[in-house]
Amino acid sequence: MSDYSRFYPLVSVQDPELGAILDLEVWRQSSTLQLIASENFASKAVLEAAGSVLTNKYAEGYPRKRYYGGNQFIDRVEELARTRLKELFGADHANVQPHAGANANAAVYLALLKPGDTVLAMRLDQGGHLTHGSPVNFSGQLYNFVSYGVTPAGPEGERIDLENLYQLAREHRPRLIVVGATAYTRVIDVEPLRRIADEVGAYLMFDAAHVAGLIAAGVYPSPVGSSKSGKNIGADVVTFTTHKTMRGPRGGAILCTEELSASIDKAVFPGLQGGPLEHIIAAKAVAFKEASTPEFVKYQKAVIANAQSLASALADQGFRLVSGGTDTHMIVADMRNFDKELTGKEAQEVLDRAGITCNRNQIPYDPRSPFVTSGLRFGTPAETTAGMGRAEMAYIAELIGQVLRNRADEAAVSQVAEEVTLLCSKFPPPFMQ
Ligand code: DSN
Repeated sequence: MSDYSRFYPLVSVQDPELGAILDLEVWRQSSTLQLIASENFASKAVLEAAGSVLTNKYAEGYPRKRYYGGNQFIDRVEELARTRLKELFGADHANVQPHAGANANAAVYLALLKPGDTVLAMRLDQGGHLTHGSPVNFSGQLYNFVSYGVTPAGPEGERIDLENLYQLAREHRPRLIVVGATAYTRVIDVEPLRRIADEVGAYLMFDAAHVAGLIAAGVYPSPVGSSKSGKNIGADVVTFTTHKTMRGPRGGAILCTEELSASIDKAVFPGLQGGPLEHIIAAKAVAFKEASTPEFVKYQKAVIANAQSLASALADQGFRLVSGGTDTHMIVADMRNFDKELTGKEAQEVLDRAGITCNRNQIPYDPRSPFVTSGLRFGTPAETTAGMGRAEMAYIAELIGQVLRNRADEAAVSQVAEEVTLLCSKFPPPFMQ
């Protein structure tokens, strides 16, 4: 392994125990394939801002309304981040303080709901998120979630079942409808959802955690609504994380209509969080600037093209793809056609040994538990950032097929691991460049 202490010279000297662990993670990120759909490689500028002195400052409150002194420069940082974010998405209002996507969603619920209120959201096993009403999450414990799902498998199947969603909305009269998913590979059109929300008198929230970068680049239709001029034709609130396709620091953000701006801000602080992470907000500002460039549009187009190449090459290897393919950065593959004994858990573990990092995922109507699963989820944001293209995606699918077919043969797994190391050495992540 190389000496990576140049990335953190002081830690390496002052805390060699931690330095050695950081070395291993730098090695892992740069020499194995990162195919987790919710991960990416942030730029060096993002990393620099995230590691800045702003971590030293308490700034409870919002720009010009702080509870601590000495925030004259911090205010400028947060103002820059929220102005850039509003402009990037054409939103009425932005809040850049949520520490994570889960916090952003929690703040929206706090702003719009009372405990016990009914919310309509996507089933976790069909693509939804823990914060969309899972019984083990605060959302499922505090609110009355009713779940919609996807249509059965088949041509044009495994898409959001709009008819069922509409029936459930009429029957349960939710106060909030949540759309957006964590394992759904197709575009979600906000227009019919807005109509349903209006008909039943519900707020509409779009959880764009996964697709925010695609939306910012204009390669996925924007769900962002506005109450500034006439009728709102988008979502009332859009939440997202800044570290997935957005390629910024780990964190969350909220966009909302002018009408909801005061209640959303109040829910984030003082409702849910204390002092904002201003070093991370600075890094978000850097990412929002990067996301407004033509290079970012080119990058997001490549992310989708790569996902489509990987999808079709995985299908050639004998995997059934949930919904038949992808419109986005993500693929969900069903292991059972490839090998009916193979579970998502085993596949993930074998691929890990070969240096191919992905995560197991339930597929719609999965007979296996969320811990075992029948599927794997793959994404292309990180390796596209590293510079890989369609040819590499086809090669990666071959390696995946090869290692899973020969999973009982440790020599075959090691052979693939060597090929992965060689491939990764040609496409170093930005922090190595
Ligand atoms: N956002 C989830 C993911 O997609 O990986 C984790 O919460």
